[in-house]
Amino acid sequence: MTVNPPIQKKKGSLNIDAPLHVSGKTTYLDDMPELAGTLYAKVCYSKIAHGHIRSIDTSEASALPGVVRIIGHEDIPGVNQIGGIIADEVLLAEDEVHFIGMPIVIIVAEDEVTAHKARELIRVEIVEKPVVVDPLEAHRCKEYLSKPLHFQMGDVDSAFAGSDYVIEGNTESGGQEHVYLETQGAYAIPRSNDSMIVYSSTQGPTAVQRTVARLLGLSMNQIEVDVNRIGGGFGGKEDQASAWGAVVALAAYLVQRPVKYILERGEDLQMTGKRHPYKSNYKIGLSKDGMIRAFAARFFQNGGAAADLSPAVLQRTLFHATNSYFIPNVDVWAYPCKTNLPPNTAFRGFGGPQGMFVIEAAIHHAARQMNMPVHLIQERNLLYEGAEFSYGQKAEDCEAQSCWYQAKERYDLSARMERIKAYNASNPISKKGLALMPVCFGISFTNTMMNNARALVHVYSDGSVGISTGAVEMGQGVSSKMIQVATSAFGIDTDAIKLETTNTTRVANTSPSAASATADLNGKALQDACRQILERLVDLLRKHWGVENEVEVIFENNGVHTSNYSKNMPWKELINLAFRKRINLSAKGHFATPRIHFDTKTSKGHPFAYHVYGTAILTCTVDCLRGNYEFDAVEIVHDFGASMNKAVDLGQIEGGLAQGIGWMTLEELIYDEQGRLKSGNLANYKIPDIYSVPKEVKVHYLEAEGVDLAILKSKAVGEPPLMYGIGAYFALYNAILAFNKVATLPYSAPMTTEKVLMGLYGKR
Ligand code: LUZ
Ligand code: MOS
Repeated sequence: MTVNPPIQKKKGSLNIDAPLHVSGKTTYLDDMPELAGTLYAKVCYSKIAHGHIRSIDTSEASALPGVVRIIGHEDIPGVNQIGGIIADEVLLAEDEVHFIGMPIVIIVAEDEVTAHKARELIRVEIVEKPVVVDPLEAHRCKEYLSKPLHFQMGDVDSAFAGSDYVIEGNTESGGQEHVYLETQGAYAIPRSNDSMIVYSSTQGPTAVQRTVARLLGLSMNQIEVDVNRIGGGFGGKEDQASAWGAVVALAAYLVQRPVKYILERGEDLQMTGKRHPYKSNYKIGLSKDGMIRAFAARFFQNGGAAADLSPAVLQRTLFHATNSYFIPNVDVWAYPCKTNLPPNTAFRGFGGPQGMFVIEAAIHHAARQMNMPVHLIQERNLLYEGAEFSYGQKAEDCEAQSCWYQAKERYDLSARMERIKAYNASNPISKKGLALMPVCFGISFTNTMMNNARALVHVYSDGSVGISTGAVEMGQGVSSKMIQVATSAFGIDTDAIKLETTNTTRVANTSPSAASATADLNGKALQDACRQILERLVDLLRKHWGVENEVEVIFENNGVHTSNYSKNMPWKELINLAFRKRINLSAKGHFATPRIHFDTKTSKGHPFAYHVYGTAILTCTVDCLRGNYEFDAVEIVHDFGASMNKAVDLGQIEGGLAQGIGWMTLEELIYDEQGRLKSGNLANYKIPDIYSVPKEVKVHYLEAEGVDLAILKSKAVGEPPLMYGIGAYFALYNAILAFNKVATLPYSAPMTTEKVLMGLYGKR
């Protein structure tokens, strides 16, 4: 991969974790030294997707030497409930099982091998019931996890009537396994007075704390959750880490010894939820010149057996149903379908990608029908300043067009298309395809209540600084950004600042690290804490120096000085002075995103602090004998605002892009009709590797000022780039059309090699 422009090697603008990562010194949950007496948990889970439990025989397992205890739902002292949004999910099965992988009992043993052996000895007799794996089947029976959702603007019926073209079709997009490098897990240590510390691999320490407290019948102040860092989350640990925290906490509480459980990869693949597969249909109306007059769609979300985060994911699908386009008449419905799969959950983009795939498919379909270039329809309908989304918010600081036109110019789109045409004309069995993919993604938790954060700052008497926030470092580089916020506030070196673990005792009531908003929310809370300490220091200095309020006091270069340089003092000396003068050198900061609101009854409001924009141009080459393909290049113009850390942000773009391309091309999650996962290991579930990523990735930083609600005007960057990957599907489709003009190819992602081959040789 090449980088354009080159990374600035400025001090403090790299990922502070990089040296640890590349030298293998980074420590994760399983690297923690274990206390003597630690036990190991394992769950015995259902091998049947739907049924009634007739009997559970644990006698043989219990007799195995080394087995300490076997725990069932009747042993739970509090409430057997782990549901996050809706209380519809038990931790341990009672009478019924609802998916393969549903925990039934917990085995606690002296070592992992014994726990594993014991699991094989447990006999569970289940009377099977009908299994539903298809969201459309659930929809036919109105089996929903929560209420269907509806967004609408304008009047689609009259707009369709007045359209020159009205095109209808169906789409399908597959699920996606998170494949965080560190699997789910937790380690609980009981303490005196019925309290407990839980080390958890979670994006949401407070969610773990709340879940454990409810399960044990304790209050939240008795449970401390601590996260040093996690080895990837991608949404999979936003809500679903809580179950494993609950398993070890329950075991530790009952046996009063430390208990640990780190899932094996196979267990993790089996038991945990993934990105929601969707089936959808669309109707799009256009005028002859390619202006989209109306768009209607119905989204059928495969939610799995319990709600988990599905209602929120579903809503974000509707928020992003028109992607980066202004469409005056919109009518979109979304259905959270209940099936017998593990509850599906958050995954980078959170339903947004599933929505965007449908509108891009509709535009592609229309372009084919109208014999018009796809990119022309895309371009004519791009969002503009002040354009209204179907949910009532208007586009502000809109960079949809600037990203698009800069991408076209900078990467010389017309010359590129000519070259592709010439290549395709002279290569009978190898074809190139190209697609543009504009992205517009809303930043904020769509649940307004969640958009808040806190931070704790201590300045120690030697001048060193300790900071704590609610942000969880999961490889995305938020630690680097938090340290940058503190360095820029205090004007001191990175080395003087220590970022503490994310801990519910130091920072309470946190929202999960999710929604791309972690750096914004926690960074702003951290700025607030720093500001309070700085104000106290400035007051002190004004008295000490006898300077007026008009003279500015500036903190930089590890010291403080007046704006006219008449007075100055090194940072350490100032802190020593403040300590002796009994100034409070600690502060708790708070931030709640202003302005945002959303009325769930009317589905109108201003839910997002701002939007992130960008455009990618993707080029691929298809081997028309084998159906194999590779991506030649992906060229992006991305709206970072004023990026505060280009190295970290570039990493998010590259990683998000690769993950998005993986979802759209390689990663095929397959469940059979009995709800059995057929792609249950990493040999038959293919994720992107160094051979499948694009040969070349160019990222251009759009010249933009940034917005005030972004931390240091540096826009959120976690999720938006994943959706560039959607262009991979359409680039491949276009290469196939270059070989076979009449290809019959349903809009069904992922575009695997097999589907490419069928497209190449299929007839209309
Ligand atoms: N999580 C969540 C998210 O709870 N609400 C959201 O809106 C969201 N968006 C993206 C990713 N995670
Ligand atoms: Mo997420 S999908 O931002 O946990």
